[in-house]
Amino acid sequence: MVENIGMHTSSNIHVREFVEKYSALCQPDQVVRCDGSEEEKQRLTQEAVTKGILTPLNAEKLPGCYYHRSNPNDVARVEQCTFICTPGPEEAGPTNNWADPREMTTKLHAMLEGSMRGRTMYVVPYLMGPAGSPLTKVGIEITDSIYVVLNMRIMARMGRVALDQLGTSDDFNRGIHSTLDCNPDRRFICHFPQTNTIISVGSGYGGNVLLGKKCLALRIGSWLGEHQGWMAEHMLILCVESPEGEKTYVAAAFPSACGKTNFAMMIAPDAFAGWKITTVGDDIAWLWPDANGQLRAINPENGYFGVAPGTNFASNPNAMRTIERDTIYTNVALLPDGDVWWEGKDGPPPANATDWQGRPWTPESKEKAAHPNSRFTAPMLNNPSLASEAGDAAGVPISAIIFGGRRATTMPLVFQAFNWTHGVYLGATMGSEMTAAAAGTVGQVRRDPMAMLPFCGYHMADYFNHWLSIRRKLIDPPRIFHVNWFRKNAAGEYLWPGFGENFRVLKWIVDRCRGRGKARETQVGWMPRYSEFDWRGLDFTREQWDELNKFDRAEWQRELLWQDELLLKLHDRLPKELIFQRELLISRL
Ligand code: SAT
Ligand code: MN
Repeated sequence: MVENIGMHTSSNIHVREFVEKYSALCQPDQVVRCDGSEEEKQRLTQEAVTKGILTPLNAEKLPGCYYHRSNPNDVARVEQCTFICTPGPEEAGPTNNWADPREMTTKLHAMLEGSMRGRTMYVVPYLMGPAGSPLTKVGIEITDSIYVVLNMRIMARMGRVALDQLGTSDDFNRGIHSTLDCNPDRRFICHFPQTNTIISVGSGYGGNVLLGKKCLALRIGSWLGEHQGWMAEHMLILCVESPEGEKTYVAAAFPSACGKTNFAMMIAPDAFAGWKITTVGDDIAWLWPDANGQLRAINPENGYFGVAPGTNFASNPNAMRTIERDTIYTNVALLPDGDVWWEGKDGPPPANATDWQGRPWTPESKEKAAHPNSRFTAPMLNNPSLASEAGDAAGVPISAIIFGGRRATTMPLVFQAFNWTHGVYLGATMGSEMTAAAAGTVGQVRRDPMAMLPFCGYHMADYFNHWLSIRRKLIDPPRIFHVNWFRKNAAGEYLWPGFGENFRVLKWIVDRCRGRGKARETQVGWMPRYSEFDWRGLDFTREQWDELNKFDRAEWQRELLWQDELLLKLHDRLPKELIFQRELLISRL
């Protein structure tokens, strides 16, 4: 007999049918319908603590914060287990894993059958986007993980607010998640764009299971965007405010674990008194051309799921303040006094800690104390630099789009595309070294178009076409830029200080958008001269600048060949504009 807990056995008949269907299949001991209330949060948190899923942290240092360890086999997104289930493989395209929707559903339903016996099924209604925004979407996630519920509560607008927006409509994303036995061989993250459904089994971690985030807001979102005339992008959104109060909004796409959160929360160097950067979002942007031909953007999320290692008061003071309270820490190291630690946190390493796998750790230990992809989940409202516009249903007007990857060679600090089409080419051919955010070979350069390789829910060449078609709806399109903070010298040292100093790049970008900044035309795009950068308060020599921005013909030739690997895969649907851009680049080189 299934017991029902929660205020509303929802009045929406479609939600009710969806929940009944999956409770009949999964056979949980009880169904808990979440309302997003404070009382519910207390109750579920207490239950998670009792079950050992969460550990309370030091209440003085980290009020309201909890600690979680995932299964050691389950610490990142898994691209090889992620599928786009469209009627035919050509819709998913060569960069996605494809499976037949009917066969996959049958297989997943067989795994889900009875999977929640002895467990609770939680029903989590949530909104991606501020209530009332034209792009905001409703999702209902069914999950057997209390950790997922508590994370979703931070990452999305959860509970009543979503059911209120839904009303009697059938238009919501159906998300089904069961941890099963957390076995990598039975781990599947499957997207069914035609029925707006996501089924995720066998994992309990981050992007695999917080279904509003990568699955809905990016994979299903990008598919919906193509059909409805908007774009779902793996981008931060920030606002640069000048001392005179001029506000410029910038969106930037960097792959996972390449510094989006740091860039979105940046603080200008002391010498730039009066300049302010505020955060609209740190990971996902939904963009649309408005009725006046202006590209606007909202952040569909409500929290930050950021990488802990490397976060400190020098690299990202705003993040450090954001995660001081009401934060869930996953796979970091635990200190004897109930504080947390990770590699790259301020101060010396602790004398003793418990590592992310629960083993004793000392500075002599060979392995890392925190997993390289350990994370914090923190409410957006904690961010001292949160933009006042972050919750605006109307979004913000975007003046610049930045693409960037992690590149030890070839790519200069910053350059500007000649126009929108060239900018789309820059995004489409972007490369980046792989990071710990996904299972794979860390450090290897791969093509990651628009930082969307793992997140584009349809054929990548159609996605490029969609980008080009958006241009036709824009009167004054955003300027497009390419950046690289990660270039190294022969000794393997970074050539650029990065972090807050990236403000100098941002300021040049804003000046370019405002028709103020100067640049010179190069083979690859518009580049700033040394003298055109604002160096106040930083000792960075012309020689350093030249090395940082060196153009190496042989490296660029190799770059072109690498780009071809991806372009050839997509060739039969590749927009001719991109082929022409490639030809133009070759002739300039
Ligand atoms: O695990 S997540 O996919 O949410 C984080 C990321 O890889 O960007
Ligand atoms: Mn991301």
